[in-house]
Amino acid sequence: MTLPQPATLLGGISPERFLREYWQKKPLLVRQAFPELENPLSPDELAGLALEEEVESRIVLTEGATPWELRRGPFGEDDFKTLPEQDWTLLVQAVDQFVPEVAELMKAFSFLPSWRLDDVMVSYAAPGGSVGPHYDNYDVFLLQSHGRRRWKIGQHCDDQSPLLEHPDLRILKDFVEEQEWVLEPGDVLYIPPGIAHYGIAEDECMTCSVGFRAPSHGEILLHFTDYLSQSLTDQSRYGDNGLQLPADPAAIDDETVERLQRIILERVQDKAALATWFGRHMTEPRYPELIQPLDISSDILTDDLESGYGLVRNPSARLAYRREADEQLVLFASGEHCVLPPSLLPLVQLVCNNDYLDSDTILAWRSNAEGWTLIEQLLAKGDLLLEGDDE
Ligand SMILES: [Mn+2]
Repeated sequence: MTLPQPATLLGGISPERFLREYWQKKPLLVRQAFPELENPLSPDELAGLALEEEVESRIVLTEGATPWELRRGPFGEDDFKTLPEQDWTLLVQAVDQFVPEVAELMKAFSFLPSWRLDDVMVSYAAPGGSVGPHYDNYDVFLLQSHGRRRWKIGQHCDDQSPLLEHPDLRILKDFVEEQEWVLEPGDVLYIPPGIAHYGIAEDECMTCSVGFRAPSHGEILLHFTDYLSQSLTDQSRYGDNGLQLPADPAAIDDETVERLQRIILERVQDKAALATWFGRHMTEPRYPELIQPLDISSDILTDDLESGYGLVRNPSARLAYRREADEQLVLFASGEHCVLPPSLLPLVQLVCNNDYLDSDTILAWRSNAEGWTLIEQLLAKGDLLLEGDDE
């Protein structure tokens, strides 16, 4: 399958205009965004994934034992045999980690920062199947990959929007329909965070949801300060040198609170530390257990490359980099970071932006000691894999 260029994917809108007018702002429907789409996996293959222990899956029945009944995977074969003819949906998270054809779809979105991309959830719905009207906190591109689904778009929502009483699902109590479309295979609907949407299967259908990562402010504060605190010693401590005789010994005065504010503001202003924490956080893999260390000697690696084997990016690995103002180069690889000489920028860009590197491209770095060490380290860590290696 040939992936669409951004202009096709966005229906003739340039990526610049899309970011200005639609991204995080309003929905965009694109008919035939993937004109050459081949459904990347069959309903049976999706159901097969839902049987696997390590795969996150769920089934939502419109009228099950309760309204909008949620069943969590992994499922057994019998679970599927007892499902009704209609009005249910199977949802499988992060299918891109297990099905290369699904991972391939994500490349069509490479005009967006790759570290913002999260995963591709694939859903299969029997006729009438739906997960109810809801909103998400993340941007999503809904790609119709099989059959037809009716999508209704509604109001702006936030955490004040009333929800149905439900132990597991966040279903909106009110849905104010503003637009409605029936998506056919190859059509894409972009939905920004906080916009109510309600999809109902017209007939048996499948949708691939390309979702994005966005940490909440709570997560940013919690995890950044946790990261910062790891480099602080017990000696760095609240102090009140110059303490004035208190008017009342039980009172916490403004000077005390300002001393605390100074500690916090001084610490969180460390921009380099913030960037490092963020790069690590955004490249944290969803399934770290799928990134296995590889023990390979430099000689065997060279031999394999010389026989024509290339390097493949582990589909579970996440890579990004940052250039500091002082020319320092930091590579982030699956939740870890390393500081590299700026001369390695071309190699870092190659590794971050390609899921396959042919042997010649890699062997060109054989004579660069630092570059070669980086390649070996990424292989040892499991972020890169040697082609033809089944692990
Ligand atoms: Mn949604």
